[in-house]
Amino acid sequence: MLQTELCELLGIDYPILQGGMAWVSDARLAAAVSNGGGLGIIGTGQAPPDWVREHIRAAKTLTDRPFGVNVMLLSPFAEEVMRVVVEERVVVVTTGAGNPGKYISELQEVGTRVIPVVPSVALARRLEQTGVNALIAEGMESGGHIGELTTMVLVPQIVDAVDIPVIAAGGIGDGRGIAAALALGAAGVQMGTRFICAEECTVHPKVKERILEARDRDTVVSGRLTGHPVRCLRNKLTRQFDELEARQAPVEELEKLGVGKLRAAMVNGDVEYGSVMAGQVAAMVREIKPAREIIRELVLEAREILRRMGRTGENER
Ligand code: TUI
Repeated sequence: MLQTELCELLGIDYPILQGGMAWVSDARLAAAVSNGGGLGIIGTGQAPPDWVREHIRAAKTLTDRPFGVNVMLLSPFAEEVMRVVVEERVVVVTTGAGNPGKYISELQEVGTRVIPVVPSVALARRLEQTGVNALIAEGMESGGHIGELTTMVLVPQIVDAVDIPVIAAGGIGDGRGIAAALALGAAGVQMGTRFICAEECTVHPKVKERILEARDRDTVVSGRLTGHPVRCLRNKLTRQFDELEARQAPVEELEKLGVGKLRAAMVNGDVEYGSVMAGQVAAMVREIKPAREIIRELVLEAREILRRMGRTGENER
């Protein structure tokens, strides 16, 4: 009941993608998600091309299933990382934080499916024209770099505007969210924050702890003034950003404060002065378990909801 056209397009059992998360989703997490029947995605962030090649090769040894690589287009290495994913014949590439237009044909020439994240209907329309295979409509409930619209309003508008599969992202934390995304017309979902608390996720344990403790209003958006707003768990760093923004500090000062802070949190476990990027669903993540079990639970829950709703429809007829 949960199979959609996306499963066929990507060669996966369930239409669940694990969002590419810089310094968080490496080969180990991506392979575990793919082995569980979803699509694991290596998050490359600003990593150099050698790191990316190493993790692609590691993932190939850890799973026979398809997996993806996310390319963050603001990275100084974006072009070189794209060359690596072409050489390594990665099955799926997702992109974030920009327009991947100039890379699409070389990726598709080697059979790679290209799935950009889009924060607006206009960019969705433009990218459909370039022949991308699907789109990820990401709402501002997401962690990390976000657009302005919520998932609830973005997904149906993009579904109406294009004829390719649309994957909903942002604010999806459990099977109810998956059922809701399908109700909005999505062909699948992408979830990041929930998979940070997968057992196989190599992020610093303090980050997992912070997510498990998070309550409904514990994420905040910083950096709206820089043009690159980012959602993180509230901490001493986000308070420093608040202070700079309150006194309208120059953009350079805000950007300087952010340098190296994602690595500090995710790798070194500095959850006070580091950037703990996480989505609003952090408050819904309650335990650490293997990726396979997370996926199993999501699928059972979504199926049960869809079954119940289907039956209600029949009763009313
Ligand atoms: O990319 C993300 N989330 C991220 S990237 C990241 S690392 C980072 N490093 C430096 C500065 C900012 C972030 C942490 N989290 N999500 C996908 C996403 N893409 N969200 C929004 C967009 C987006 C924004 C504008 C996609 C396309 C776009 O197009 C603008 C254009 O060029 O037309």
